[in-house]
Amino acid sequence: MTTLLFRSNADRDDWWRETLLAEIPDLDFRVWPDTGDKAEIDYALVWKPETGLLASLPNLRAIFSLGAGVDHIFADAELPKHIPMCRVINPNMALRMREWIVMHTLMHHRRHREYDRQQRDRIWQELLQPHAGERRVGVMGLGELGGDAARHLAILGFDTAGWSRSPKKVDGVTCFSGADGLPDFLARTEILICLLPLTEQTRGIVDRKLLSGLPRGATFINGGRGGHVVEEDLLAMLDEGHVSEATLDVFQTEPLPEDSPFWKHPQVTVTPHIAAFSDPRALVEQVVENIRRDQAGQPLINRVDPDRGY
Ligand code: NDP
Ligand code: OXD
Repeated sequence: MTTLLFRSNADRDDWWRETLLAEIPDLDFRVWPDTGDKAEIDYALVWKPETGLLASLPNLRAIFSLGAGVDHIFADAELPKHIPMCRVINPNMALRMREWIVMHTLMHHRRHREYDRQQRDRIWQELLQPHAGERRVGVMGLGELGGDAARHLAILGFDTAGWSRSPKKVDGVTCFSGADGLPDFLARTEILICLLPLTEQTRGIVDRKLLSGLPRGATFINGGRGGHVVEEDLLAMLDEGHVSEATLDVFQTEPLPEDSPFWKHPQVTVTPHIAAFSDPRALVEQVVENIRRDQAGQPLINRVDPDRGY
């Protein structure tokens, strides 16, 4: 008998139970907090697990993240880091993120927020703009999602650059890496996109210093994590006009508090952490594959590096 503990925020326990049991009929599917005998639990499939929950499972064989990001698991100070951890990687998620990034990049590029204002004021006026080839877009994070988004922005004709921890090659994209590559990457970027994972190294990375490295009037799109942004710095840079517009899907506190200045800021677009939804059907496939692999003594797919934190 294989036992899996499920801990999620969504209200779909029954769907998960049925779908996983259809694939692994003898699965003992337990939903947190009804853990039963913790020593029987082999796998944990989790989103934002409580501090100490994973450490309390003595025979845990693998941790599966319900998302692409794993910062919600590393946030647990008692996390048993020696247990293999796997995250979501699939083309469906990359496609959804690509749609969101491309849509908001085009909205910035085509000055859509200003046309919206003009429409409300019944103003019929063309606004000048460069063509995509003259628009310099920069993607921070060239992994599964950022690499895909950068490639597709380049296909649309944008003058696209990317920045990552280690050197990368992405078709059509000028690649920068490491702390040394950051100033040149920022200096050429008019639309900055963040698709980094949240780690000790990237927390608070989008602060006044980083934003000051962008040309005046640049715009910012965050599809990564709210923890990447020092929100007071971004608000100040927006008010000073150094950053002319921002689209934010993720925030330091979610749901975004009612009194957050972002809600009503004239230069800010807010979306409620929906940039790329993890399609549960694709997720089930990966979890089932990993359980089968583990049971057969084969290496797991989509492993997270516990030292890098992503
Ligand atoms: P990956 O792990 O595939 O890619 C991460 C990229 O970031 C890599 O290119 C990596 O560099 C780079 N990176 C990591 N640390 C640093 C650093 N210190 N300096 C410079 N570059 C760094 O992640 P994904 O693309 O799959 O996902 C990215 C993030 O997107 C997730 O962690 C999650 O937070 C967020 N996300 C948001 C969603 C939403 O709905 N808003 C949905 C899904 C994910 P290198 O290539 O050298 O390793
Ligand atoms: C994820 C997310 O990490 O939805 O998958 O944010």
